[in-house]
Amino acid sequence: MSATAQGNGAGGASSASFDAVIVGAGFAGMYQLHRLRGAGFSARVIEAGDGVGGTWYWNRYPGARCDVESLDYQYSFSDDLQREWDWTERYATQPEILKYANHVADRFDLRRDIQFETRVNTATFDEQANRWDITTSRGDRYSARFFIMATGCLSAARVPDFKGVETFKGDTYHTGQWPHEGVDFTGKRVGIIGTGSSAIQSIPIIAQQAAHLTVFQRTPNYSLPANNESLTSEKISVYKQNFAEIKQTARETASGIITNPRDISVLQAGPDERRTLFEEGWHEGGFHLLEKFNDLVATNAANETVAEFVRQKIREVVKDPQTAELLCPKDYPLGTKRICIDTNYFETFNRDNVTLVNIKDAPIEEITPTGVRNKDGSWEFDAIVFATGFDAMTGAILGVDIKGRGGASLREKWAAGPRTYLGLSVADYPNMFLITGPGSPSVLSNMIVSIEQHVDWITGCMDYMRTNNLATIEATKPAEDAWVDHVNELANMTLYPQANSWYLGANVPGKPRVFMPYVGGVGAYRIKCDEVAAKGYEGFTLGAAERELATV
Ligand code: NA7
Repeated sequence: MSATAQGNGAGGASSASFDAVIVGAGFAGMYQLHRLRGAGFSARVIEAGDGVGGTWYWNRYPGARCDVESLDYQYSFSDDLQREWDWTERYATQPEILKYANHVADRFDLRRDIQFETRVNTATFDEQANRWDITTSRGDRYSARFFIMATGCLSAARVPDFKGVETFKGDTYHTGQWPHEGVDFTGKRVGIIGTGSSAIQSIPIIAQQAAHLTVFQRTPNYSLPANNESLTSEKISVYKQNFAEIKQTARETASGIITNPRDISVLQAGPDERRTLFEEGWHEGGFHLLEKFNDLVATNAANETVAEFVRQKIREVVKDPQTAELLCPKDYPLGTKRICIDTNYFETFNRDNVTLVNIKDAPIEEITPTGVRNKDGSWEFDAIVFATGFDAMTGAILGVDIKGRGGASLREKWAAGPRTYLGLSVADYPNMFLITGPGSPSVLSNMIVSIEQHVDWITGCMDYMRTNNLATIEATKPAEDAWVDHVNELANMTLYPQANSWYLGANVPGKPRVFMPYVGGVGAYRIKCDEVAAKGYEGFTLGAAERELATV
């Protein structure tokens, strides 16, 4: 297949025709481009930033790291790539992951098909031509057979609608849109709003610089120590030698990460056994604590044992009992909001220059020209950091004005919550694919494993369509309805709905409360996607090139 293009290469608007337009040059968009090229399709990636890396391009706040171990958080598609790249730490820093993304872009010569500093504004399906018309912030008009959203799950950064936010005279930052040159907080009075993963990683570093750091907490989080360390050459070498086997096993797990859970209920263990194993998990660091028993996130009774263990740890670390109690999560089970992995988070509250302010019952009423005010008082700052998260999973997709059959607006279709088939496809939006979209395992998994699975499936589907001379593929309404029901049914069997999390859209006022990721696990989900393809794309309608429709 081929591409045609018109326009100038000097930064002016252009028009061009491709087999696929891909939105986003993060790990999903880069791999999708690589696969489509390899399969002989023409593709253009449109990226808002001036570089590749997606999440790791934008989230440059101090202390930013991945909470999946670096050896697990890398592509598996190229043996050469894995052999020539060496991770340095158990948990990679944002700069190291961004360096890896840039290495991949160079190694596979991806940049020549990526258009940077451009946003996709609209995408409209042309039912006559069976193609997508795409317009950009630079005035480009592109036509593509396929429209692929590789926009990431946590990419629409969100500052809450605080009254007076524009009046603040000092500097403001959002963790997800951090200045590339970094920020020096030395000698500054800093306020940080939010205590999610971004805050938990950045607070210990900002506290070392700032004259004073005030942390505004609405909901305390369960956070486990990273026990980060340098990777030894032995560990790297063993991993590299067994790379293919490790990656294959990971693909078949629930989370996309190989774990080693003990097959015993915590409720059957005595207090000494519990304590010993919990201590072991705590010291191993990261998510290992959750492997010590098989039901820690399965029932409320089991969950409470590990939740209380974590609360005890917080009480042991934080010297001021009142602060410690405020930092203890009590209103929701451990794991129902994303668990954080930290280095010295709770310890930081023992510093003289750090204050915790509980805003659960006294919400921020106003950002004033000099700081923050609620009903209990006011605080003056030179800088405010919004660590307030994202319009997760749907924000970036709906940031593009997408119109499908009959001009149907995706924003309207999803007004009561996202509806997809397999998290990959949407009824009435032919030839549009979502990579790690709502309704797929996405954020409940190792994102790179899920990205590779979706990209491979999409590429296989496009190849099948070319071979069979098909013009369109779209999810049927019944298949979509059945999938949405299945996603909800499984989520409702878990503890997840008990927390006000961004998995449910609860952090965005007015957003419909729908559990968005698929809890069935990446292994089972992969089997389902492969079965759908093997059955000639069951649940999809395939349109012949002459526009005859054949329901499969
Ligand atoms: P998160 O996890 O969504 O955290 C956002 C934080 O901001 C969280 O503590 C929120 O409290 C708080 N927040 C949001 N809105 C407000 C308002 N209006 N007032 C006060 N506090 C507010 O985002 P992160 O960037 O930390 O992490 C995102 C993911 O990135 C993370 O899970 C990892 O997967 C990596 P709340 O809990 O909603 O009460």
